[in-house]
Amino acid sequence: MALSAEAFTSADADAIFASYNKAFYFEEGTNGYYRATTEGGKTWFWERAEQMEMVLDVYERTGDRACLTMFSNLFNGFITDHTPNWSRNEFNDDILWMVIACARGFEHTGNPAFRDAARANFDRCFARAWSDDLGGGLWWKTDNRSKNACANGPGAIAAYLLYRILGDTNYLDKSRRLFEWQRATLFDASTGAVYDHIKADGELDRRIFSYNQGTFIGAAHLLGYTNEARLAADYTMQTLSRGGLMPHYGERGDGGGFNGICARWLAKFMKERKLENRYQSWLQRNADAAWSVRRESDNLSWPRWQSPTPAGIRYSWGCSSSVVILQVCPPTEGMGNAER
Ligand code: 7K2
Repeated sequence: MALSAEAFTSADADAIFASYNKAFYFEEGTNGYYRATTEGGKTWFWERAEQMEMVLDVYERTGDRACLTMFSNLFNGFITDHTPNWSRNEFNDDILWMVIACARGFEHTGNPAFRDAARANFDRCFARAWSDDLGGGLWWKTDNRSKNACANGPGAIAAYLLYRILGDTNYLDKSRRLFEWQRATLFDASTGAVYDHIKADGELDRRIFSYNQGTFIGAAHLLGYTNEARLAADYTMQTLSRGGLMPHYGERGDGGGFNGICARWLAKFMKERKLENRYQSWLQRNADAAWSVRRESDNLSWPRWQSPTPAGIRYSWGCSSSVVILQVCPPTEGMGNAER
């Protein structure tokens, strides 16, 4: 690695979130929003959902209830802009990311508005997106031209979380069907790679993105397919990464937040299955790099962890991966840095 990274601490994890909010968060009454860039605007649908997940990642690390107020305000802002029925959005994946955010929000607050929004929008999305073509699975968009990992991985997670909060085994069944379809169709069990999508004519698009690895790992872990989760996590660490770092996606497009999503589910799998020996030093290497490339002026850190964050306009979605990985990865403090 070109830069020598410093080991981040939990104080740094606090600081990067506070700095991110200073740069991007604003409220109008009880509506909360993230600006799209340091200059203004608002983030779009699924990025908003994922920024709400980021706030919950902070809550899960700190227990700071101010995060729950922020989450609630971001939910209010989202509903103000997108109404309670999200079907106008043609992207099924977008809806499912927001279902995940709301289901997680309900688990931490018990606020029935989050649960009801998650359930109603999942149900509408599943009804329009599932089909038996290609053996099952969800279409990515309402034009029904491809079935993508970014809809089916989040769909399996969303259904599992609904099962957990509602106790309704119909959702568990849907979660399993989605995961098993994805495993059979988009997963290469000989390598652990998760391919991006399959087109309606059956042609596979073999691009491999870290966020698809992440949600596949998350769904596999929740459902108890630990062998598949491990294969996909190993692939992410050993083959998808370069020089030990997760892929260097551009900060302006969808890719800016991919590594945060990847880190979230991989870290959850690692912690809940006690696989620290296998993954933790690699995750820490990424988190240390993310912290080390921040710019001193405002602590913003872009998603290209091999080089310093430049001066000038920054994108909140692109800066979210660094915030997330510092929340979900345990810091090395107290572990003896020399041993890493
Ligand atoms: O092709 C899909 C997906 O399979 C692929 O992984 C990514 C790579 O690109 C698109 S997904 C991008 C869209 C997601 N939903 C809403 C849109 O706002 C967004 O462009 O980047």
